Amino acid sequence: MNNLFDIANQFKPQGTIADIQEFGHGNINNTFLVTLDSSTDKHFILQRINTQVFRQPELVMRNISTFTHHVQQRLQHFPLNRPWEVPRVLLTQDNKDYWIDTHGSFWRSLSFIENTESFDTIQNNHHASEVGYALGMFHNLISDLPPQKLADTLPGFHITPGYLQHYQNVKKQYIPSVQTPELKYCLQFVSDRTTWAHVLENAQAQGHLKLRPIHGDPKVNNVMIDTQTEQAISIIDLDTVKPGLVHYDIGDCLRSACNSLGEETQEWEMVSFDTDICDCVLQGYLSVARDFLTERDYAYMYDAIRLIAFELGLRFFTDYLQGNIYFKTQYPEHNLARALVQFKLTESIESQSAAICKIIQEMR
Ligand code: GN1
Ligand code: MG
Repeated sequence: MNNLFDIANQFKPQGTIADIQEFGHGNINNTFLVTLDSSTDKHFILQRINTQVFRQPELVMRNISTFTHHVQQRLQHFPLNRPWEVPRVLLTQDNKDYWIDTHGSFWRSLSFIENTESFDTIQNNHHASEVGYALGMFHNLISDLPPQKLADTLPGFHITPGYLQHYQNVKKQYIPSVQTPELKYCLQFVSDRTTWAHVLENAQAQGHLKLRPIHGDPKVNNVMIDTQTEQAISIIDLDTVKPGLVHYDIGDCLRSACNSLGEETQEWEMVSFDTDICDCVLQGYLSVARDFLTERDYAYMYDAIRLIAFELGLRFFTDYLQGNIYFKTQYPEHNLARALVQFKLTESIESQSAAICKIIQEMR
């Protein structure tokens, strides 16, 4: 029997399970919030990992453990002057950090950070600076964890030239015979930017940027905000913690935060990049990240913002052409709609390059 209650019960719940509901808006895994009849730990998170995407989910769990252990040690030896929490991995009855059901699905559980909420879009300037703080604190806490201690659980993740190569291959096979104006816009958009897409990987190859541990997915709704104090107290979704460039994270956080309409909007033509929010996020980020950034890191920040928006658009667009095999979708054109949002955002970033570079310059 593989019903959700049976699966959740494998993770030694500290009470009787009262309810299980789908939770959040993840595009890859299936996430559930388990509610307990208990006065202490009231909830925990149960997830089925998409093993088409994460081919070695045991390594994902190992990275999470390495990360959690490191951060707990850091916080014990160097306590912060404000609250910060890290989700705990919950073990099964056999003390394993995952459980495989009779269909071969890979399940794991994490503690839920109580009395917090998250938002899909930025609510105000304070929220923006808290989101930046959360990413900065995350980078700060792992800045002394050698990246080689983390496995590469998702080869090619955020390597834009790789996505571009894959797109070229997909395009040869799957190009629709009837081309709508939206489709033509996307094809042209990508083709106009192919040579520049190597910017961060070239910088790494030249030794300008180096690999560090990264979060991999620091979008706005992965930052947990304390409902009382409105402070960020955790950043969740640790599946993509692995070696990478902090620029992927900075770009991803800003492409998410500065798009006030959100990545799921239908009004793609109205999408723009809000430079005031960018200013607040970067202030929050640098308030805790300044010490480990180099001059070169600042020099590639603008490119990172532009690139990660473009890259996500390219990933959505390729998945649309290929028949929606990577991101979960609600309707056949969903990934096309998401791609248009990111391309419009990229356009807005490009048209405001001087203002964005000025914000970065003034923070150096
Ligand atoms: C995916 O599943 P979710 O929502 O946490 C994706 C991210 C994208 C994001 C866009 C492993 O994350 O890279 O930025 O969708 N994760 C993976 O919403 O590809
Ligand atoms: Mg994620």
